[in-house]
Amino acid sequence: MDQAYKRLEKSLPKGVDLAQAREKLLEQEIETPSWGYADSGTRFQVFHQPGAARTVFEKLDDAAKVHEMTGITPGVALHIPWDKVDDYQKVMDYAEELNLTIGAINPNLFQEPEYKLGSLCHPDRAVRKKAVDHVLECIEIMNITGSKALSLWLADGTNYPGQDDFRARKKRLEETLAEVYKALGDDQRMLIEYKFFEPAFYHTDIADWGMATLLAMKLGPKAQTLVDLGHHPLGANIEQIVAYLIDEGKLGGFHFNSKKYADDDLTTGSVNPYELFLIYNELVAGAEDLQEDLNVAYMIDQSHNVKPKVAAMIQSVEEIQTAYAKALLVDRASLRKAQREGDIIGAERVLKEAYDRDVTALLVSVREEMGVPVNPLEAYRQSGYQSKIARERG
Ligand code: AFD
Ligand code: MN
Ligand code: MN
Repeated sequence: MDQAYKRLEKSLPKGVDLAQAREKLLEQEIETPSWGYADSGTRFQVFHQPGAARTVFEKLDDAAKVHEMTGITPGVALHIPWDKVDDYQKVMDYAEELNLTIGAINPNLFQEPEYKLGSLCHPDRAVRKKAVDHVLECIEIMNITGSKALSLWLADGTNYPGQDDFRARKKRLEETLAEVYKALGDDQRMLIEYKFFEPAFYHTDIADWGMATLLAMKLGPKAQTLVDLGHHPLGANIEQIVAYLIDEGKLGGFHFNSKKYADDDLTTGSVNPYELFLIYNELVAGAEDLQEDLNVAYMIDQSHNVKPKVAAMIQSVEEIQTAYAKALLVDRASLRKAQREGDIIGAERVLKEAYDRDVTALLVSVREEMGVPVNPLEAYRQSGYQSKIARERG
């Protein structure tokens, strides 16, 4: 271990185990989204980026580059039909060649013309059936690719008061989700994502963590809640929601990104890195207290509308890895003591010290063990990959 690592180890409070933190970081895995490598934009404009991936194979190439640079992103989430192919075995074989695996499957219940007034909540039974059939098709794909997670986001909602009946939509949703739930294999699960608003502007059928979790509880153990960091009202305490879901065994996974105002899908940690750390603090505390692996699907979900996509994805991975490293080094015993004694400033200071700690030496040590660059983003920017894909893909 080099000098910097030894200095970090000596600087830690008694009882904080650097070697154990290192082990956890060596096990960390984050899934990247296929759609994060393709062109994206807002409802006002999509600014095409030279080199943006156009096919699922190019998306896998880009995901492989992120994994080559970071060592912790072997899984790639797919979005159907954007990544639909005739033969998924070809996609799996290509992924395997690149040391990648196919991760969560994301149905698309928001782009077909019939879905204008909703999909699984739609007033017309025929449209609900179309939506159910699409999700069942996605479970079929999971059975082929070996994916364990169905990552389900509904754009369903209404734009005007009176447009539809809240309770009728809730009943339709419970029925259609129950139909889909039955098709899940024993080792598969449905992650129900909630979102405060958008694209619907008056109400969204699964608008918050409570609605998603109520649905998941009614469905059963293979249904859990998916927390997308950009899907909350401003000021929501996301780390409290995470702690609550951990305690209920209903935290299925994350869609990591960053926001300033809404579902901005910005690079994770780019606006509020302290919130990301506080979320990880709950994950580390929860796993320690419950003495179990929380079995959380850690997934990135962001669209880099103006940044080069692969570099922005590496930035997100580094931010998530750093937040986890800092949370692993929280002096938990002193935190618990300060909490017991009502020492507010003492408790706060334990967290701030961990957040402010420079964990570079730990991350370097982990990356050297993995055989990846000690500075993934810098290595990527020097690699020439960006100009290569811009040249090849035009
Ligand atoms: C959009 C939605 C939601 C979903 C993602 C991928 O808001 O986050 O998970 O697209 O479908 O960001
Ligand atoms: Mn999402
Ligand atoms: Mn979103």
